[in-house]
Parts: sequence; structure tokens; C-alpha cells
Amino acid sequence: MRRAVCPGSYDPATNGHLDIIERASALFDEVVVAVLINKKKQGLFTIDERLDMLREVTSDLPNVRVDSWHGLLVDYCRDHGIAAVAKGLRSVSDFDYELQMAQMNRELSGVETLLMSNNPAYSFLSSSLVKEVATYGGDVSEMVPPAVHERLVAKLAEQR
Ligand code: COD
Repeated sequence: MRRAVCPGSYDPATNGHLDIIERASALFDEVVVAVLINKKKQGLFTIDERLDMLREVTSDLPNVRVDSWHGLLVDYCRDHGIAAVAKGLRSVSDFDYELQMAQMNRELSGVETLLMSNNPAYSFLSSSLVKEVATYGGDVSEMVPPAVHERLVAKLAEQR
């Protein structure tokens, strides 16, 4: 069975993430969407909230499951028999960082990384910018799945 992991912070998932997950699910027998901790980023949603949202927005993709992991991505891949990491590339600046991580992960464990060119409609999208815009009342309803939008609006209202 060909398995891939789509790792990320998913705080929260955007339409750009979902596009990559859907495309990976068409290429592999099974895709695990794994919520990992990025220590450089301050979280808005708890890990359980991110998992719930991801389960909801991927419920129509039968070969996709959702999981979380604290630690190195390569250790997750080894423990779960995963040979490939599938990610999206938005820009040249993404490329530098993604290439470095892909090379490090391959050096550590031999795991391969598939970098997919993103849908240009989502080039500007990141979880951080979506949160920032929504915090100041901007409309992000076209940038995230409806289930995420609902939770984001509720979370920000809770914090006011
Ligand atoms: N269009 C297409 N793809 C996108 C878009 C978009 N608009 N936005 C994001 N993506 C893709 C990118 O491939 C991105 O890498 C991925 O989705 C996840 O994005 P985020 O922002 O949710 O997640 P990051 O960048 O914070 O995730 C970084 C990881 C958590 C994957 C990384 O830090 C990691 O692997 N950490 C685990 C610890 C580890 O192994 N560290 C060593 C790494 S070499």
C-alpha cells in the first residue's frame, strides 16, 4: 500500500491545505493528515480542535485519515510505515524552507518528499494571515472551509 503523510500545523486548515490533501489522496492509497507541533508558531486552536476540523473537512475523502504527533516527522513515518511526505509549494520562499526540510528528512530516514505546486488561487493563503485578517474583522469566508470558518469566528469571539 502506498501511504503518504501531509504534515502541518493546520491552525486552522485553509482551502490551500485542503487542495493539497485532495490531490495527494488521488495519488496515494492512503493519506494521513498529521497535525504536528511547529515550535516557531503560537497556536490559536488546541490540537484536538484542529483534529476535529480536519476530520470534518476531509470526511468525503475515504482514503484520508487524521492524526497528531509530538516529535520528529520522520519518527512518525517510520512508526506508521509511511515512505512519502506530500506538501504544497506556494512561492520561492516556501521552496527554500521546504527543500531544506525535505533534505533533512531524507538524510535522517530516507523518507521522500513530494512538493506539489499549489493552486495559484491559494498562493496568498496561510493560516497565520487568515487568523490575522479574521482577528480584525476581515472576511475570510472564501479562504477556509465553511466548518473552519464557523469555528474560527466562534474562537475569536470567545477571546474578545
Ligand atoms: N497552498 C498549498 N499548500 C499549502 C498552503 C497553500 N496556501 N498553505 C500551506 N500549505 C502546505 C505546505 O506544504 C505546508 O508545508 C503545509 O501545508 C503545512 O502548512 P502549515 O502552515 O499548516 O504548517 P507548518 O509549515 O507550520 O508545518 C511545519 C511542520 C509542522 C510540518 C514542520 O515543522 C515539521 O515537520 N515539524 C515536526 C518536527 C520535525 O520533524 N522537525 C524537523 C523538520 S526537518
